[in-house]
Amino acid sequence: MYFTISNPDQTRIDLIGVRTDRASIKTLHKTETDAQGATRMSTSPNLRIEAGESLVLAPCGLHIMLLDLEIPLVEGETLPSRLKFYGGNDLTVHVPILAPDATGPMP
Ligand SMILES: [Cu+2]
Repeated sequence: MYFTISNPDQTRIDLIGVRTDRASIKTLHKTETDAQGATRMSTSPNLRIEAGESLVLAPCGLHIMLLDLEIPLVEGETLPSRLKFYGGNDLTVHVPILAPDATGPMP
């Protein structure tokens, strides 16, 4: 799952989890390429957005990984997802479901 989170506040915020009823496992992932050129993903306990900054989740970088899908994702639908932030300010977003080879949201 990819998106951009902007933090217009004076204090940093931490994304600590994501909830969706479609998949039983959701993890915050970071894709890294090592000196040998091998790419792998590591799990991150939270994603921090500093005050006034934006955090971009994009291919080859940060992303939210859905594992163990209970209901298949259908292109063109949206996936309601609850973003959980440290401190309790949760946010529901409706993430468009794109084809696996899509490069970004449809215009
Ligand atoms: Cu991943």
